[in-house]
Amino acid sequence: MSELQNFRAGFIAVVGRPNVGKSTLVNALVGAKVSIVSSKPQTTRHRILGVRTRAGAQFVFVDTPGFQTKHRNALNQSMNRVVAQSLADVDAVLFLIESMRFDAADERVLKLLPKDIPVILVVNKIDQLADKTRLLPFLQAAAQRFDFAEIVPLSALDGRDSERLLDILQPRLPEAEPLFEEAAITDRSERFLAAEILREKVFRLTGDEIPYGVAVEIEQFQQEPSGMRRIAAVIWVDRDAHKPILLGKSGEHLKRIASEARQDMERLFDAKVFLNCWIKVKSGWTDNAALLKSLGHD
Ligand SMILES: Nc1nc2c(ncn2[C@@H]2O[C@H](COP(=O)(O)OP(=O)(O)OP(=O)(O)O)[C@@H](O)[C@H]2O)c(=O)[nH]1
Ligand SMILES: [Mg+2]
Repeated sequence: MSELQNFRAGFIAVVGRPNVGKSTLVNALVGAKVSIVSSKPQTTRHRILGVRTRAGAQFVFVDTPGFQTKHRNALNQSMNRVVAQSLADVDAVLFLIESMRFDAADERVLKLLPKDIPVILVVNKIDQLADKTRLLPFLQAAAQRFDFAEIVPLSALDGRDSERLLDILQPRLPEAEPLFEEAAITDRSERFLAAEILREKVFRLTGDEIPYGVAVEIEQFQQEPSGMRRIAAVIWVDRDAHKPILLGKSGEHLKRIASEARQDMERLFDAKVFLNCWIKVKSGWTDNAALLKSLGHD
């Protein structure tokens, strides 16, 4: 009997408002860091596939930007389009919310959910809930809002929970041959991942105001015969005033950002990395369709 008989494979969109833990969960489900994570909302800006293959099944998770309607600019509109497009043509959906919270922003995502495929409500961050007795009434109320296939409370930070979620998902995938090779973890190139890692460090190491106006562009990505990756990156900022903040005193802050990014890249690429970073100002880039396109946004 062929090993591929009864094999299941499919796409699963992961959607929710900003900061609910979508990328954290995708990384846990994949078992590797394919998507960047920070405590600031609107960290993810692109559609990123995370692939996990195990006995009998291949799961292709579609991480998406947090859906939001607060600020209207070209970048946010592009991000919301990614969410809507990602919901077409998938086999199942994970709709993430945070435990004990279902607000207007969650409601807007709920309105986008397809009715013809299984939608699993994932109630994340239950580790933050001190009084667990409050959970059941919350889940019961949530169940009334949509015809969910399952409701799964969990913590994306707990590895056992993500394995349990895979068990729940597997029978809901269609029978199909694998879509990616067994060792694949993402569809994204090292060049793209390098830009994302650098952007994550900017998000994590700077205050609230800067990250939204920051984009990273990789100008050079070369692999030398030794395996070393030689990378030159530009960090675009939206305003002149942001440049000295990112640089820090005698460039110390930028050095720290670059050094942490380099270490993460070396881990992910399993190779030495030489990283050079510059900061450049381009005011209004978040509303500049041409520049957005050059940074990989549709
Ligand atoms: N305590 C706790 N924190 C979590 C959990 N899952 C995610 N987080 C934290 O929540 C924050 C947001 O996580 P992300 O994975 O970046 O969230 P996201 O939904 O991808 O956010 P956007 O891409 O901005 O929409 C980070 O600080 C995570 O460490 C969880 O289960 N428990
Ligand atoms: Mg994210």
